[in-house]
Amino acid sequence: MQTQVGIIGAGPAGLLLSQMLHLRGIESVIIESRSRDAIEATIRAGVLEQSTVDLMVEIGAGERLKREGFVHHGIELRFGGRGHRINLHDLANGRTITVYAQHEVLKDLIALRLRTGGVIHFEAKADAVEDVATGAPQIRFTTSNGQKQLLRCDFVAGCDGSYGIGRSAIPEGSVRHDYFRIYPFGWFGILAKAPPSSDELIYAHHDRGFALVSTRSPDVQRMYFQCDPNDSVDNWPDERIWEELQTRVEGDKFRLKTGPIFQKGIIPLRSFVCEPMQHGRLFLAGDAAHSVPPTGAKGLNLAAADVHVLARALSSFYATGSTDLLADYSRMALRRVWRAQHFSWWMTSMLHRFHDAAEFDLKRQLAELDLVTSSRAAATTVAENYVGLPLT
Ligand code: RFL
Ligand code: PHB
Repeated sequence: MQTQVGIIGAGPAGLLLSQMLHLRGIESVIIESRSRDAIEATIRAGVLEQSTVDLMVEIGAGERLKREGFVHHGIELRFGGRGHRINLHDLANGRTITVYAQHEVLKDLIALRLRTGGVIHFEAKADAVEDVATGAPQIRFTTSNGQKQLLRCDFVAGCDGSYGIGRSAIPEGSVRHDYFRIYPFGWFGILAKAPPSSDELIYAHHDRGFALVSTRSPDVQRMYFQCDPNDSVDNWPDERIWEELQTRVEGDKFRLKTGPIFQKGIIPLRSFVCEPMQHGRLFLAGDAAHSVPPTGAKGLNLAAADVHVLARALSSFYATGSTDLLADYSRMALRRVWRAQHFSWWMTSMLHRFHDAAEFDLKRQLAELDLVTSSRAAATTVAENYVGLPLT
């Protein structure tokens, strides 16, 4: 089997890249370990930056997103028993965010890719990436019926997420350096059949810990609360979850609208960056190269920004033979990655309860929240970062 760009992973990074390459006349093949059904049913992100929406529209995947996504002009920061609005639209030059679930993005991208002749091998697990330092790298993979296969390509894109194998083809120590931060808490996430409690997302700081009120549709709501990462969902019957969430968003007579909870899960929070994001003819994009705590809603958006840079570099190579943009990929991508790392860490630090925090730290957090909700300059910093930097 042979192609121009071999892509590992049919997540947002791999699918967006494949479609962008297709539009530039470059052929690719995607190797994906999970089934299409499993991918389309996995609940993850919800917030798309303006640039991600624009990119989806530009590549022809924006029709349903434009129709069914919810454009939000602001967010609420809630602390000390009161809500404070950050007007994203006003503070960030008319830019907004759109709430549209990641699995809906994936459904749209998979359908589009298949309709436009794309090749996606589902239930095919990449085992190794080889010869990346030569002009002819290859991906070894195993198909769903256990057959061993080889995909020869000009370039490999490792879009295989946090637990992928692409990264391991960059020698650790001599070439690759990994930067980590593990947070001492996780997020308990739920999906509930209920009407929206608020027109905009609520990020709440409370003595008992952080909570987030998000949405998916007029009938389905997404909420999270800070928890022990080693806790079990079995310890949390519906009533206990609603009580905890309600406590953390209390004040101003605000009441959550409740309903049956049909999905519960706990995710750990971490920050991670792998540098460089390339080696020879291997390029990493998205969670394969970095992850951020979800507080800044940046992960999927960073994946989209990476492949935007990568697609342009690959198309420059195929059009002119120049490797200049390819050589600069990691540097270009990492600038945005570290900005998003900083913002995600900052939002996380400002809004969560740290178990070793002294009374002083709590007071300092509240002063910081006061600053970002009362100073236009500070609020602008939140808004500009939240809606996302323009694609470069
Ligand atoms: P993905 O989505 O993990 O896709 C990687 C794909 O690679 C496949 N794979 C392999 N395939 C073949 N062979 C192998 N050896 C393979 N190993 C792995 C996997 O099956 C998978 O299909 O990575 P990608 O494309 O880089 O996309 C990243 C995003 O998924 C992620 O950053 C976001 O979900 C993060 N995130 C959010 N991002 C936002 O921009 N806005 C948000 O509001 C937001 N909220 C969230 C989030 C992530 C969350 N969780 C669950 C971690 C909320 C949550 C709760
Ligand atoms: C979500 O709706 O899943 C969501 C929203 C905002 C975040 C993270 C996740 O910061």
